[in-house]
Amino acid sequence: MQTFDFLEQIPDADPADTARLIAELERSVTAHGPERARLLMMRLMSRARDLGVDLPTLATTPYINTIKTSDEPSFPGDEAMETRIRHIVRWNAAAMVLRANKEHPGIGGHLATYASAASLYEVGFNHFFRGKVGGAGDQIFYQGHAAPGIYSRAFLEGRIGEAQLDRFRQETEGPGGLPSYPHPRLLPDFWEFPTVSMGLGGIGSIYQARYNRYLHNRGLADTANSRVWAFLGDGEMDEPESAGALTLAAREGLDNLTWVVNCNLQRLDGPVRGNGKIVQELEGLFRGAGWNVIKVIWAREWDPLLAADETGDLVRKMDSTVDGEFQKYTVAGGAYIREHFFGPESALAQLVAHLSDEDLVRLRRGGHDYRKIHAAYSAAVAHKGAPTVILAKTVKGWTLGPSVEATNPAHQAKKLTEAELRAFRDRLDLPIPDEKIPEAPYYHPGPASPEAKYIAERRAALGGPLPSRVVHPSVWTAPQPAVDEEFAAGSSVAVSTTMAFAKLMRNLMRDPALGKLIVPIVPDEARTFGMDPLFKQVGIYAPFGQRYEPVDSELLLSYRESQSGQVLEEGITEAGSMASFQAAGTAYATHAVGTIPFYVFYSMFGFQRVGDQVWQSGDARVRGFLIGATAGRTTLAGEGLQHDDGHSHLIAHAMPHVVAYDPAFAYEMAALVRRGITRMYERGEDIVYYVTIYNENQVQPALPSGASVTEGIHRGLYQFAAAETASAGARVRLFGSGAIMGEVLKARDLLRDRFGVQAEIWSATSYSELRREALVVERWNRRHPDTAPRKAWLQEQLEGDRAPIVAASDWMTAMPDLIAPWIDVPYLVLGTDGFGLSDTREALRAFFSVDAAHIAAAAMVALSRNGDRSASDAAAAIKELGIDPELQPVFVLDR
Ligand SMILES: Cc1ncc(C[n+]2csc(CCOP(=O)(O)OP(=O)(O)O)c2C)c(N)n1
Ligand SMILES: [Mg+2]
Repeated sequence: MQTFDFLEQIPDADPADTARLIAELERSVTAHGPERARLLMMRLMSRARDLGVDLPTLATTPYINTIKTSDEPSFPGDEAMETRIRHIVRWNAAAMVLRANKEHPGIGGHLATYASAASLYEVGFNHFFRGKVGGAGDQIFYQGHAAPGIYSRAFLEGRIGEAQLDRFRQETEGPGGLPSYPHPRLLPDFWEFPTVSMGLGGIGSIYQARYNRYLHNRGLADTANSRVWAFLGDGEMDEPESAGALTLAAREGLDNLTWVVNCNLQRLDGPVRGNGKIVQELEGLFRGAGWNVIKVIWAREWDPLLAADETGDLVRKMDSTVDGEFQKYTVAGGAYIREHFFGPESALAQLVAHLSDEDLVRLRRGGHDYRKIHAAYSAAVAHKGAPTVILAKTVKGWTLGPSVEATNPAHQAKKLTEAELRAFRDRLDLPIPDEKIPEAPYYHPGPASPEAKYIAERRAALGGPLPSRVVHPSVWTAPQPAVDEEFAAGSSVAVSTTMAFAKLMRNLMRDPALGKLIVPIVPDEARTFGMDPLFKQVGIYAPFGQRYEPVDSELLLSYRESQSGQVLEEGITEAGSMASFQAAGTAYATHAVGTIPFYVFYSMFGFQRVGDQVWQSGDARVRGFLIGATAGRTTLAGEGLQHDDGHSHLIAHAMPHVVAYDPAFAYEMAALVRRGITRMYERGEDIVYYVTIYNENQVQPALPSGASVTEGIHRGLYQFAAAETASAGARVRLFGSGAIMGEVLKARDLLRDRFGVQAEIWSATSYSELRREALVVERWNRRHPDTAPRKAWLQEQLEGDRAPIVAASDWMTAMPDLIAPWIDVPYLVLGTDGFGLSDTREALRAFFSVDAAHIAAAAMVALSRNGDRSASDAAAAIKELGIDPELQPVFVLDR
């Protein structure tokens, strides 16, 4: 319970007047009880608002519709027609799931989600959602499990045929399959936003609305008429990503954003809040976050009852009934409702005395009432200054009959018996003959039918069909040479790849054609990466500009916020940053403007933190750069277990759309960024580049000449330096990458000076890409055993040489191991398995066995395995290099 002790600290200019008013209130409570006092207080608050008194918002309001019946606009459509259309869409949405499961038992699909949400979507499609003719239109995030309903509408619109409906969840045959959920990767001219991983659609929609404003404020696209709609489940609201960015939406005044939370009171296992009230809980959450909240709880049948409720008993009963009970009322029948909901208080029983039990069952929830939904959407789009959420109360599985409707297993229902299907057909009043029922046939009234014409006209008036994803060809100008030529020249002073990257960013943003399209995204870490000069150079995006004089205004590089600012300084939210990355990286499709996001983050807080969003970005066909800074398990000195990243490349390798690199040198990094831009923005490849950068300084070498270098950087491996002398002495090949390349180069010196061994140096920029290509080649060879085998880049580079190989990196040994199957000489890998520790770089590298001494020692062992040196030579070298062979790393877990 909130306390009001703080009031004592606020001076009261007229205590006598205050006391008089309080006495008045006390008198009311004594005379009429607390309920009346509550009403009185709310009346006073309402009047005070009218008088311009700024009062805090009530966290929750009574359990009734926010919009008064008398304030509802008249419904602009033909309600009877729209009801028929909705019936057809409902039928086919169910039919496609039933048929798929009949054909392939267990293939899955969902009936109940769309069944509860049909009216919510249909009002949108017929009256609100703007298509893409003449502009970007609206961006709609459909609830993933409602996908059958969205396909079904496209069927009625003639966009999808029966054969394609029959390919629901049967995609491997090739084009024409319908993905289970909204997957743009698999249906790229239909779906736009992947939503089915709960919560990601929610946060994605907020950052989409914000990015629409960003594009507009920066003059890159006219998004004034675009609205972002997001449909979420009430269970889905439990996800941190659903609720985590609500305040951003309010803070930035995103009145171009409307959420519809389908409050069917159920999730997968049972009620969302059996003992509570999800609508009320969400109302408090959204209001507290600064949103406009519209509750759509009761359908029109309740209007006369509420109007007749003179005592307030009905509202009190609505307020005090928990969701578990409401769910029960849906399944238990009219007599039960009369006895338990209306029965206990005689005034309530009187209120419905004129209604039969059947009438009581037909008292619908608001989310099934076209007019109430239309009124809510109208109010939402008219609301200024804040986003709106519509909390629509529905029944899960509505119209599907008693075996599904509001039952606890409703979510997983994917079958109906013939009798149930007949009853469903009768309920929907569709002319499907009994004998056809067993096959659950599709029903289409024909392209010339009034229904088909009506929806075609409605969509034409609203700007064309949805969902629809369109990629416009872009006008392309490559970055000028001035952007990156300096990196090929190398450096005279020691700089890190991170410093080089920060410089590259500044150069890119100055590029006359490309500069404005670059979108730097940072979660409060720009200073760490040396990117803070961008604050001044291009400004931080702030929708309302800078309303204060920054503390560092006297300095050359001050903190500059601006409405046209280019940097998305996200604050400490990796999830929010990833959502921005997606909005920016899909703008080539959503808004026909190919913005190029560079999301720069602490590599440890990348893939493992927001891995599901990275996966989602693949589905969304995002194009952009993920830059993992402060990378490596040992290079980031002193930070320890939760900071030292030795595995993000392994996670990146699991993401099919992520092309991952671990460059050692600035020229590699710059070449990768240029090639990445070409691939994504000129050639239109739907991929994401992941590039790790380090904070260890080194004198940067110049780009060696040769085609195998310029090509090898991108393929994943090239020879950086040949053996120093071509004498007949023993020779090894050392693979290095990232910051560990420095140790590899030192190991070369050790090997030469102490053991008379020569070493070739190879830069392994991407084990991941090497493996992927080798797998493609291997698959071809496996299928063509009688043809001369093809060779992968990796094999071409290494073949014909028996010198053993040692590979070292700041990543787990599993990284170099990715290419082991294609190496036929002794191949020893050194890596940083286990938890990170805090210590100096030197100590950490010795500990993980990736320093120069361990690399040299491993090289001697590799030579001994090849017969180029004896085993005792190798043992002696280990000793000479000061390595204790018995030392157990402390991280090794006792298994
Ligand atoms: C991240 C994630 N966790 C779990 C699931 C599995 N799942 C799919 S639907 C669902 C229940 C959804 O309930 P609700 O959000 O209320 O949607 P409704 O179908 O009731 O509208 C669950 C748990 C998922 N898709 N994503
Ligand atoms: Mg639900």
